[in-house]
Amino acid sequence: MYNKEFDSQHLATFHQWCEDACHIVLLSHMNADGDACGSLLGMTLQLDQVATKAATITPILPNGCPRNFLWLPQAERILSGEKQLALCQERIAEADLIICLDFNCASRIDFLQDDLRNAKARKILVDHHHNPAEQEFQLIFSDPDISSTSEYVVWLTQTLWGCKFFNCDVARCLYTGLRTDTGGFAFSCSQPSCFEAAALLVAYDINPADIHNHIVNTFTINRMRFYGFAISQRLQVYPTQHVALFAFSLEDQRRFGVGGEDMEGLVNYTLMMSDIHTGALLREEEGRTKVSLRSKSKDVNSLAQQLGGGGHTKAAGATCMMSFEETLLRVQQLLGVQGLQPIDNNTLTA
Ligand SMILES: [Mn+2]
Repeated sequence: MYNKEFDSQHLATFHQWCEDACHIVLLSHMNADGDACGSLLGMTLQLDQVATKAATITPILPNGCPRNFLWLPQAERILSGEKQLALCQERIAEADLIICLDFNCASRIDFLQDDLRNAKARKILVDHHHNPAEQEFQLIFSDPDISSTSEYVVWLTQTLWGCKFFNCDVARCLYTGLRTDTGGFAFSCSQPSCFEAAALLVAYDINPADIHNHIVNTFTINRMRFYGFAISQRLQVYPTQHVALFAFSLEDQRRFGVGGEDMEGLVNYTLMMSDIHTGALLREEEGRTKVSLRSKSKDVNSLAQQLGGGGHTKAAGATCMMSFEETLLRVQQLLGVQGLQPIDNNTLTA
């Protein structure tokens, strides 16, 4: 069981606001991952049953549901801010309740942030990132110690409504978020509640092996070849400093026809080396560079903050409005490997 108590006043307010609402919008962050999509849909599908008099219940993602999560139940309902901007802005403006999931401040929804800030709706945050922007929401449910927003939705909605609105579809969505944010129950899962939530969801006949296939066994041949290239040609390893990093120019990405979605998870490969404690991945975009940071122990959230980003202690990221070369130097500096020579890619060490 979840061992922290929800504030009873907050619960009562959440309950009441859902009952009062006629137009509900659910939002999650730009470049949605499994937890964003899973918690968004897991909450949407429960609200369908709770808010029976609500005229509209609209899940929105700034740049839509990523291809690799389109198999989730009712993923086709998610509106894309990029592709349906006017409709999304209209729904956000007319909403009387907005539930924000898996992000801690409006800037995480990118070009929709002002629409959220200016919306007249009541705003609820349900999240597990550090430092929620308190002035941007009227009601905040936040626990940075919990595995995932999806796990948080399990406990929160169970407390609100019993398990009355759980079913196979809801459970598949929430299990997917829980599973992806813990790397398949590998990290951020040191509390029993994470496995208890999983056990509760598995009881709804969700077929975990099928979900695993949808999440993990999805590579195209191009992506597979790109990974080979990445590891053999673009991995900088600094064993003395226990640091490894990948850096991909636009040219590298064009050559293999890959983009950000294809690199999801690649940064974790740095930590597969036993001596590496901290890993990074840099990916050039037009006019900016994306940085992902991972660690086995060190706090990379504070490093990401120095780049204008943030995240979790062991997994964080930033978008740097600097050239690829400048960002690489800055990241090398933060990781303490600036000016050092990485191991030669063609050298095998014993
Ligand atoms: Mn999350």
